[in-house]
Amino acid sequence: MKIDPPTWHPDPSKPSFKAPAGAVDAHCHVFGPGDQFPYAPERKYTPSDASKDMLFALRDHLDLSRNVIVQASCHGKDNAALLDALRAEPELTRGIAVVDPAISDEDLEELDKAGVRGIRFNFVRRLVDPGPKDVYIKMAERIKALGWHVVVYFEAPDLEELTPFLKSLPVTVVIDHMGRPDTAAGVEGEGFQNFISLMEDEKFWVKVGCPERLTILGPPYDDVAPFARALVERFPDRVLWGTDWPHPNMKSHLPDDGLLVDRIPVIAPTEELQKKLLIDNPMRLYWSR
Ligand code: 0GY
Repeated sequence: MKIDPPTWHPDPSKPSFKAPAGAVDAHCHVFGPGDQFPYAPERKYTPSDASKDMLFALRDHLDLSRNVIVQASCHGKDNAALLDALRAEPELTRGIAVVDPAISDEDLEELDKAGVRGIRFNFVRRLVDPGPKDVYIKMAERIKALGWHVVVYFEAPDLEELTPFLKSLPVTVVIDHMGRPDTAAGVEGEGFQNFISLMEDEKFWVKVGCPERLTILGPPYDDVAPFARALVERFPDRVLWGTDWPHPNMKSHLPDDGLLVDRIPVIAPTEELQKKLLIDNPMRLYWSR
């Protein structure tokens, strides 16, 4: 299979915005290296390797402190690369896994010991073939006992169909990339307003990063900032932020991670909001034990 060219910036800028000490990048990935941690046979893309060492070097370059590493679809349900990264920096990382519904209780315990705090359900069909919802619900019931949560990735047109399922999940639900709104329709558009209505239920959290995937205008992503800012101001205690490094499947441009950090004060304009977004919220969700 063809290997995608690198999707990360080779030389990200040093941000002008200084994140508060202890800031968490709550959405990033590791890829391989493929010779050590092979990509899943059922994957829909093959990324260039993006190792844990590269991720931790970026964390330091951006003056961030911690990472929540999310299992990406190219590694399927084999969490070996994720676990390797978590075990290398046990204090400074937590993980979100993707698991086989047949996983044993012992293997779930093993993930928990390594720092996994949730599982991801992906509904983006260019990335995965989503499974039956009753299986996801059973899985959510099992991980509830561990105090974990569910991370979901879907695109705005699927929100209506998914809403009853999302509401039925018996745990906290974190939504990736603001539910991928239609930027052209604007914050006041029906789709994003429906998303905000869903968020009124306190079991939902949302990641407000990823402008690079949602922008029409391109960097510095001024067209996406109002969506993130609306969520941060309305739900300040249930928002998370992340770089999304190494930006899988980005084709339009290579996002400058320094710029992504510099957008934080635009979407979270006060020190209090920044502290909630970057420290209090992710620490509560991921580092309470
Ligand atoms: C992201 C977004 C993407 C990829 C994945 O699991 C994945 O492969 O999440 C994407 O292509 O939109 O969160 O990194």
